[in-house]
Amino acid sequence: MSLASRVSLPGLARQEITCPYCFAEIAPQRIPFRCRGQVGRRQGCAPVLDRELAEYTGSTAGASLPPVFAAPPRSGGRADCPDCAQPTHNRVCPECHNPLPTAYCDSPGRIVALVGAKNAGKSTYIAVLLHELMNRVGTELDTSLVACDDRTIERYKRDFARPLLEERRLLPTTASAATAPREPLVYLLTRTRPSKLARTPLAGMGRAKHDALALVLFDTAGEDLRSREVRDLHLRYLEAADAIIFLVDPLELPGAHNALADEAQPREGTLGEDPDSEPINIIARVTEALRLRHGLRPGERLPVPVAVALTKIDALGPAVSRQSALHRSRSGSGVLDLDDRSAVNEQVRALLHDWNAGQLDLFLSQQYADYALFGLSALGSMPEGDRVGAGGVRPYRAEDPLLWLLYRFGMLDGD
Ligand SMILES: Nc1nc2c(ncn2[C@@H]2O[C@H](COP(=O)(O)OP(=O)(O)O)[C@@H](O)[C@H]2O)c(=O)[nH]1
Ligand SMILES: [Mg+2]
Ligand SMILES: [Zn+2]
Ligand SMILES: [Zn+2]
Repeated sequence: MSLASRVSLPGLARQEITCPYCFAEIAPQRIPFRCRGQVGRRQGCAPVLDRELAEYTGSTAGASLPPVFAAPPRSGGRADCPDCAQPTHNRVCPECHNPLPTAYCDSPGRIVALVGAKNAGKSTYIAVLLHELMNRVGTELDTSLVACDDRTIERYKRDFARPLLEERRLLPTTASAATAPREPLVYLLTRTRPSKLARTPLAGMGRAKHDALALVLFDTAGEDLRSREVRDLHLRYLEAADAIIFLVDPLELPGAHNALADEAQPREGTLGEDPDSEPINIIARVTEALRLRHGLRPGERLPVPVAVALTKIDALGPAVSRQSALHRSRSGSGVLDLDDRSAVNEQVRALLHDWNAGQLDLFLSQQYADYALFGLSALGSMPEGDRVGAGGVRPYRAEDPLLWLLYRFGMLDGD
C-alpha cells in the first residue's frame, strides 16, 4: 500500500503495520511471537542464534534469544509456544525479528523521522529531546517513552546521554552512515487519556484512548542520501514516515549573519561551500524522493506533516529576542497553545524572509499540504570550545515540533 493512501485516511486503523526497524509492511495477523524462554522457575525454550536478527544488526552479539514462532494470536494478543507451551505476548517483525511492542501492533503506530544536514544539530537534538520526553515533558503530557529494544537503550546512554548530559561534552560529528550503525534508535511514545467520547455521559466510564507514536531516529546526515547503500535504507525510512522533522541550522543561512549574537559569529557557516549541505538542498532532495515514491503529479502536494525547526536559536542576538514569540516560554499546560503556535510560526516565517531564505518557506508551501515552522535550542546557550556552556544543557522549546505532531495526530488537544 502506498504511503499516500495510508495518510489520506486519518483516524482509520491501517491494514498494515510498518516495522520501525526495517520498514517492512506487515499484515497484523502475520506478526510472529518470540517465546519468553525460561522465566523464574518455569522452564522455557533455550536461547538459539536468531539469524534474522544477527543479519539485521550485523553481529551475533545479543542475537541468542528464545525462538520465534508463527501462531494466530489468542485473546489478549498472546500465543502459546509450540515447543514449551508457555504463553507469550512478545511479538517480532517477521523480516528482521526486532521486537514490535504490543501498543505499536494494536494502535496505528506513527513513524516520525528526523532529517538535517551535517552539523544541523541532529545528534544534540536527539539527546536532549529524548531526555525531555523521559522527564519534564513526559510528566507534563502524561506520556511514557520506552525504548523498543536493548540496543537502543545502550546506544542512547553511551553515545548521547552520557557524553552530552553527564560529561557536558559536545557530541562528536556523526560518522558517515556507511560505517556507523545503520540501525535507528526506536522508541514508543504512548499517551493514555480520556477520549472525547469517553467524557460524554453516554459513553462508558473509565474508557481511555491509548495512542502510540514510534520515534525512529537515524542519526545520519542528509548528505548521506548521496551514497547509494545508505540511500536505499533512508528512502524506505522516509517513505514509511508519517511525519518528518527537518532541522535547519540558522548559522548556515547566509542572510542570518546580522541576526547572530556576537559570540555566535565565529561558529557560523562551518560547512563552507558544499551546496549539497545547504538546508534547502537537503530538504529539496528528500522532497524529490518522497514525491517519486508517492507518485505525485506536478502541483500535487505531499500529505505528510512536516515540522521545520531552526535549531540553535540561542545563537540569535538581542535584535531577534526583543518582543519575540520565540523567546516567550511555553505555558506547559499539557495542551498545544494554538495562539502561541501561530505566533511562533509567523515569527520564524518572518525571520526566514528577513534572511533572504524566503524561498525555503515558498518551497515548503508548494510541496507540503501541512507544514509548520519552529525555533528551538537543544543546548540553550553557545558551547564553549568542545564543551557545553557553563550553565549546562538548558533546552528551550525542544519539544515544540513533537507537540505539534501529537496534536496533528489527535493525541494532544489544542487550546
Ligand atoms: N548554540 C548552539 N549550538 C548548538 C546547539 N546544538 C548543537 N550545536 C552546535 O552544533 C554542533 C553540531 O551539532 P550536532 O548535534 O553534532 O549536529 P549533527 O551533525 O546534525 O548531528 C555542535 O557541536 C554544537 O557546536 C544548540 O542548541 N545551540
Ligand atoms: Mg550527528
Ligand atoms: Zn523489521
Ligand atoms: Zn518456547
